[in-house]
Amino acid sequence: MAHKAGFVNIIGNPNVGKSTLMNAFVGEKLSIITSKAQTTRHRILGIVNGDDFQMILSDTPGIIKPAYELQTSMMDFVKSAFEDADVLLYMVEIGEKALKDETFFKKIEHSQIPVLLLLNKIDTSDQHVLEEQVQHWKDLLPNAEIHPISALENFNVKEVFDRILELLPEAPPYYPKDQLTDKPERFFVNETIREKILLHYKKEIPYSVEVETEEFLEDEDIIRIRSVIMVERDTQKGIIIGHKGSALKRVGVEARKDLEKFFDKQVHIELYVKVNKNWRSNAQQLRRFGYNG
Ligand SMILES: Nc1nc2c(ncn2[C@@H]2O[C@H](COP(=O)(O)OP(=O)(O)OP(=O)(O)O)[C@@H](O)[C@H]2O)c(=O)[nH]1
Ligand SMILES: [Mg+2]
Repeated sequence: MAHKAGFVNIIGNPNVGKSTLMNAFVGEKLSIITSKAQTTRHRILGIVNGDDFQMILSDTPGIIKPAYELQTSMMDFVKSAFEDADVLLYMVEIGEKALKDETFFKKIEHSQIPVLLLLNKIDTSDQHVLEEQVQHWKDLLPNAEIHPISALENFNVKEVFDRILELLPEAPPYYPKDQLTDKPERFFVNETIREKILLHYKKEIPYSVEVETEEFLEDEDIIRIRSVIMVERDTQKGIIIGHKGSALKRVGVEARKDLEKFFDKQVHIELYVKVNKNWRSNAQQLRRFGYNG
């Protein structure tokens, strides 16, 4: 049988469950997940390999109207996901009516490649609402195939996976067959720390934070990590650290536990907090953190 391979790019509004689905497909926690919008900031590849196929999934940031440079570059990742897709997964959640950005919506409407509309979080809905929503999307996007799913409860996920496999073009693998992602180890360290910050800090704080791992030293039985948490303003530094360092300590402890699972090894983390004034609007800083800038 001929080998199939292709890019399967997940796009949609913030918080609809894109990262949850990608992790479910890959079977690893490649993307961080929180109940806050704009959790994902990068385009992250998750590669699923079989003997006769390679499915290259892309998780992308939720679509928003950019208010500062960082968000502009997040939307550049979304644009790039339109450009190389062999199959487009447009994810919406129960109750949602349309994509917040007209331009992106038009691209989906007029897509020349197959679009699967994944209606997610159906575990939160009843049959009547579900039928209504399916009809709504059928009217809005007649060219899309509609699949109700629950990424969280793994409902219909396998069926969607099999359908994507059918749609993949014949092609040789793009990546080595033992490769799981395009991102280096340090990226997952940064993201895990950022997830804990999204979980434990309020308002603007998580959106003002970037994490940079300065040291990643792997020995036979331990990984030693030193990471810097970057904030935009002096006042935010104190909030991150907390009373006698308690808040920062919690971030470190929780990140360490997750990373020990991820790397299957003992992990030691040292965390620092630094002020990097207005990094979100600074092209040079953004490039340094892996955004297009
Ligand atoms: N009830 C329910 N919750 C879900 C489902 N899928 C995801 N969630 C929850 O929805 C929230 C957002 O999930 P994410 O996977 O981070 O969503 P996202 O689309 O990647 O979000 P951004 O990266 O911010 O754009 C989390 O709290 C998930 O646990 C689902 O099928 N059912
Ligand atoms: Mg996400």
